[in-house]
Amino acid sequence: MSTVGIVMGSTSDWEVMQEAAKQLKDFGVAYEARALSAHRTPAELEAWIRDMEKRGCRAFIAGAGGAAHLAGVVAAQTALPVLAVPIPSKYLKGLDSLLSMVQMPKGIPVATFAIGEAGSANAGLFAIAMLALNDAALAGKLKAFRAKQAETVKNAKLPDL
Ligand code: RP5
Repeated sequence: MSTVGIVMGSTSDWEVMQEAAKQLKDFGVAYEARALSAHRTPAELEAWIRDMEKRGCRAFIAGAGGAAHLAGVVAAQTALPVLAVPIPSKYLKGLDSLLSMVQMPKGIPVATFAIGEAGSANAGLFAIAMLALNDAALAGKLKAFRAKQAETVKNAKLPDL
C-alpha cells in the first residue's frame, strides 16, 4: 500500500521533489513517486490517481513548474488532500508556479508550500503530521524529530569575532 502519492510534471522536478520523498522515507511512510503531467499525459495522470485511491492512498503531493496546474488538476479528481509544491522555473523562478497553485479558485483547495526544496520537505512533513493524527507511533516519531531539531538550534554556537 502506498500511503502518499508524489507526482511531478517532469523528471526534471525530481531534484526538488525528492526532498518530500526523503522525509516520508525517514519516517517509514510508504509512498509512490511518478512523473505524470496534467497537460502532457492527462489520461495517465487520471488513471494513476484512480489506482492510487484504490490502493489506499491518503494524500497526494504534487510538484510542477511554470503555469503549473498539476496540483489543481489532481485535486479536481480526488477528494483526498493535495499538497502543492511550486518548482523554480527558468524565467520567473517559481513565482509563476506559486501563484497558479496558491490562487486556486474557491471549491477545490490545494495546500500550497514554499517554492523549492524547503517547500517540498515541508509538504512531506505536513503529510506525516496529517497521517500522525491516526497513528500514535508516527506521532511519536514526529515529536522526536521536532525535539531533535530544537536541540540542534539550542546547541548551535556562533563563531567568535
Ligand atoms: C512542467 O514544466 C514541469 O513540472 C517542469 O517543472 C517544467 C519543465 O519540464 P521539462 O521541460 O523539464 O520536462 O510541466
